[in-house]
Amino acid sequence: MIDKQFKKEAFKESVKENVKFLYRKKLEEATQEQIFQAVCYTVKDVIIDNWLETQNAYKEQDPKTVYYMSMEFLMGRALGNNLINLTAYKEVKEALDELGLDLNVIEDQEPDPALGNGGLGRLAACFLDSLATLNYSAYGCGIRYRYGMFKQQIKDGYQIEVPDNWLKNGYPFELRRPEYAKEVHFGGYVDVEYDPATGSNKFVHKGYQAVKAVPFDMPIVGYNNKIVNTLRIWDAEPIVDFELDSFDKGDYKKAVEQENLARNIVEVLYPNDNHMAGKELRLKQQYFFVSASLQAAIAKYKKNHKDIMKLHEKVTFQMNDTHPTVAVAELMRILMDEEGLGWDDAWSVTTKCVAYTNHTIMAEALEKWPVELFSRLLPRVYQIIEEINRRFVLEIQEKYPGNYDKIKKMAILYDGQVKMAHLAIVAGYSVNGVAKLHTEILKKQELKDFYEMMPEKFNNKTNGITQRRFLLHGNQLLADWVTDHIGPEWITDLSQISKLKVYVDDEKAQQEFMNIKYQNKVRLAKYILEHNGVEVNPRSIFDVQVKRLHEYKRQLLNILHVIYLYDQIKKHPEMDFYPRTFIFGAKASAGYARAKKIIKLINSVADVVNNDASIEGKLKVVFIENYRVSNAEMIFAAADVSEQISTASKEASGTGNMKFMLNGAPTLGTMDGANVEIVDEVGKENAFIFGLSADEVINYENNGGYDPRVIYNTDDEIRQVLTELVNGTFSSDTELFRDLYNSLLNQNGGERADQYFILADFRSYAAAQKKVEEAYKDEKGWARMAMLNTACAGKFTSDRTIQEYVDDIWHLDKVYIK
Ligand code: NBX
Repeated sequence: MIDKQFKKEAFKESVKENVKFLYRKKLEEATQEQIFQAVCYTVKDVIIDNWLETQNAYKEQDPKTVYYMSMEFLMGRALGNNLINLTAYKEVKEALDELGLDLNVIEDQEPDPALGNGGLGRLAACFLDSLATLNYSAYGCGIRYRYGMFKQQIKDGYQIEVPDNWLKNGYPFELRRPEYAKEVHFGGYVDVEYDPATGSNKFVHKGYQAVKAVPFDMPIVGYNNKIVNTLRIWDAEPIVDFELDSFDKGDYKKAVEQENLARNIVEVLYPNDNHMAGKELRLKQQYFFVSASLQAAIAKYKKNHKDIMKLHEKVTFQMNDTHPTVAVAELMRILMDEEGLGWDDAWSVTTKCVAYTNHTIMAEALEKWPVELFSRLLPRVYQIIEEINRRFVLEIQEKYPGNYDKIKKMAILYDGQVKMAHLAIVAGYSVNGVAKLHTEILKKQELKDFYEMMPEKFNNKTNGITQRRFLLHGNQLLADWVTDHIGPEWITDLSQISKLKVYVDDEKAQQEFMNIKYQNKVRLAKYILEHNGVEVNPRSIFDVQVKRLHEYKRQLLNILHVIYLYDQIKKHPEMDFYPRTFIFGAKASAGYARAKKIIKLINSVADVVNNDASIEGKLKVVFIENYRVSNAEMIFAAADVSEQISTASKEASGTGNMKFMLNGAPTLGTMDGANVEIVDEVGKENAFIFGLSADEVINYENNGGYDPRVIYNTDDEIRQVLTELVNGTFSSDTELFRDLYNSLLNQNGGERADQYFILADFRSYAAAQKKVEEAYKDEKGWARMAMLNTACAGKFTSDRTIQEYVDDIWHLDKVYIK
């Protein structure tokens, strides 16, 4: 499908026109950034038509719609992706060539809209791509943060956080929709008033502060199907315009407060991954976008439907972790206070409309709000939660008479806290984990009591990724090669990629496949030279760990092993050693001191290793600055080895693991998260698995019996590695890495020594790494393994995940555009 507008000549004309219209310039005079804007407007022109058509089709066919509620959408750049999904990428590239322009350079002008932290936010973005591609009606609902994820600079080996003003040049793909603005209320108190109309009492929220929520819509283009869905992110504005000539002091104060409230709410994304900050502003953000989104969804429903009791037939709300869980009580509030339903009717509708996805079992990530804060900020919503809790506790008592332990463990309100996961489970009609192992751990451990009481709610939806961004766009050489061999069906049906299996023993195919990998490695090497000033050998093994920095993900294990290899090469210079480049990329939450120290350690080790001429370049260590979606696409394409080394049981799923696999990099990993399912698909002989199992880890955690000092005292080489953290090898300041050293050997407050079992897994990790080296030396064997990884990645498309959500949870209808 090539749209009229993408006929080359028309496209070229349109870009020139836009440059003239927007900047009063000729093409030759325009900057690359201006040309980027002009190209986007041309593309947007096409998208807008499809967007209108889609919304018309939805109006006519009235399908059920999913509202995917998420504090985070980590979209990555839109231009390239939109061109890919419009199947116009190649035509546009050629047209721009003819104008003397380079599409890659133009794509590089776009800021990454980084409105998310990591996996959870990126999953939401992949889901939107799949929903549109599979012809489902869907909205993403989120926040238009003024500042998304910070930009990371590395200075002197330390992470520096720089604000990312992604909107400073204007974002061409967004559309402000003031006509759909909604009011959101904070603070104040609740009055009980007699309502003569109904003869009963009603609850009236008074004395609140109000904020105007204004939606910005971004188009979500389906692949080659003319569907354009919407990501709706909310901006905040004061309700009362700030008037300098206001003489009324009360008004003046109120105006200033409302202005500040509005400005603060959407100012910045909390940069924590798998950690709950507990800040009042965070709860304000949550309620702000949830309330606005629910109001908009209900208003839309009421336009064409009379009976609010049937809301669940047309609408479902998926809560991306507990962050939007206040939706449960807000929906109850709207149904009762605004739509006039009684409690039982409102509850019946709500519990058919909301569903919950859990993304973590890490205790510090579970959201619990102090009752004092919650009830002060959201008095009416809190009142409703109290009533939900009261009724639920009665249910517990009925089911488990006299068992107060159950109440203690399951109540929504307990110990002065509001437990958001409990609220989500009690109200949700579905509770899902994000990989098989994760869901099993939820059922057997973390949420055991809930599973026993309501087993029918629990289900698994193993995560997935979109092959359109992470292969078709990110690795165009491999995408073309795949299409040449098996046709283009894999683009919308990734199960087809298994057809590559017939080529895995074909020498010509092996050579072509590895040659593409090599070219991608050259591209990454060039990027590393430009951005890090480090020269790396594209013939070396590219061993990559890119993901958020967190202790449970164990970047520390990886770098300790690098130190170990360095020691080995120094001690035995004659030893056979295949050149290796260890590549890291990771942002640490700004307040997470130990994570930042690990970044410093990686860079300190890199300094020493990369500058030690005696090891003859056998070992290189690179820390890629500012890891984000746009450079991720290039990194996955260039990886030989995928490091997925979390402490078993801690990584709910992982999705980077799937992106590496699709791009032909075998997994070096623990039996954690979706790694387990990757091994199921590709076979354990085509992965490098090591370490404690989830059961073993959980057993140690529950029963004790792990002492890292036993390993430290008996393993000389491990002891040597640890000693080098504090003896000046990597920093003249011997105290610099003391905390890391101590964390591995000493218990600290409530924290166990080596709580992520790094020393426990060290030897089996090193052995697995040795196997990687041996396997890589066998060129044909490696090519076969790499190709099998690509060929077996079919399960891990987000298209499959979304279809499972549709079949088991949402029950959406497909819509086709004529
Ligand atoms: O969600 C991640 C998990 O750690 C991954 O295993 C999983 O693959 C992915 C998608 O299901 N969780 C995650 O990214 N969490 C957060 O980013 C997060 C952000 C804020 C917060 C808690 C968690 N308060």
